[in-house]
Amino acid sequence: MEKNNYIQSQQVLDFNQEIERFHLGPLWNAIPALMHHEPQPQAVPYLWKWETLYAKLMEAKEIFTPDRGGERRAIYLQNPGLMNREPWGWASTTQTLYAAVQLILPGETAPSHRHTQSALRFITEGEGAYSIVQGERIFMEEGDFLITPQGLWHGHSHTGTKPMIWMDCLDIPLIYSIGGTFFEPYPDKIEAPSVPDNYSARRYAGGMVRPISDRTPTAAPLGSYKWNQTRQALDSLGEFEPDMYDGHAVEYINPSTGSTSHPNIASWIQKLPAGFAGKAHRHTHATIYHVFKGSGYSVINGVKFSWSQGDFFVVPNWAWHEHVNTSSADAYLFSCSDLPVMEKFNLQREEDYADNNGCQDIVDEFVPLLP
Ligand code: GTQ
Repeated sequence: MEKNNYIQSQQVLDFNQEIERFHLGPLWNAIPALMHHEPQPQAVPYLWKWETLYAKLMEAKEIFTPDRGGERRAIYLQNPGLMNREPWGWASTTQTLYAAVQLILPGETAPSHRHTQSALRFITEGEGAYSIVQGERIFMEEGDFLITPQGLWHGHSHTGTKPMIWMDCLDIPLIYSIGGTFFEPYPDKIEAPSVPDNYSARRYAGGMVRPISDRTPTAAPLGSYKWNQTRQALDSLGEFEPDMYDGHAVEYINPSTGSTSHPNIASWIQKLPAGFAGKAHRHTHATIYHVFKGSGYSVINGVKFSWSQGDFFVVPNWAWHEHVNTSSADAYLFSCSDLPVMEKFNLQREEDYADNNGCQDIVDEFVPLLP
């Protein structure tokens, strides 16, 4: 720091303080913190246990009913490193993405609305509820992946008999940070159907073909990606060598563009075969994982995060991570990341962990909060 000593002189410190009242700032003071050598996300690695999320959803059902204003019975995963974003930590699970668990009870309706954030759902529990997206009722079953790209009307209603829970992921913090938030309630409580139920998935055979009238790309040609088709895809990929980091992993795509299912969010599902021990790597995009099935652990920046079915965890930008399936059954991880944003800004970079045969030393173990 020898050569920078002058910036600590009283004269400079006085100047720094003096210009502050003109709403000016000295770059020489700010540059080391703002333009660091490599990503230093404020988001931290974290894990939420399913027991905790479930217990809190059960408490929430006693105090809140989805209605205009509050809109949804959803509890979001607030990254502890991003609490100081005002207001409400920008509901940030990573720097750019929000994730939540949402509960809807039989007979309930969550009103239709639309917004500039893109939304997706991954169904963790139950059946019989539908999401109505731009006039199409999309019925949801466990393991289904649903998309609501920005600007489309959407609401939910439950015609089944048991409580239903799913994961939401939206680019709320990203859109908030760039000042792009628009939100509009639907004039009525919920939109009326304007096309047959499950229209898009039925017409697209899950994305394999498109009707000849649909040659122009649209935002959501396929509203839902059914679990039985996803599982088949993972099983047949599983006949080949797994990826060294992610096992048998596929990305959900928009079948009319071949690109990610949402413009700003990449969604993947991966099967880690029994006993799979992945190698460590890091990349600039940050990822939110949901453990759909199975148990194991991930090492994130040297800390062991043990996970089992229903848990959620975060791998922040540029954090070393590796996944291990410790059980004798296959594990399935659903994940969302800001990979498309990194790609658009030409920031996508990846590095593998060179030491130790590609595996991190475990220096600590994360202790999750239980209800
Ligand atoms: O279900 O439409 O978790 O609009 C956050 C915002 C869910 C939804 C969330 C939303 C929704």
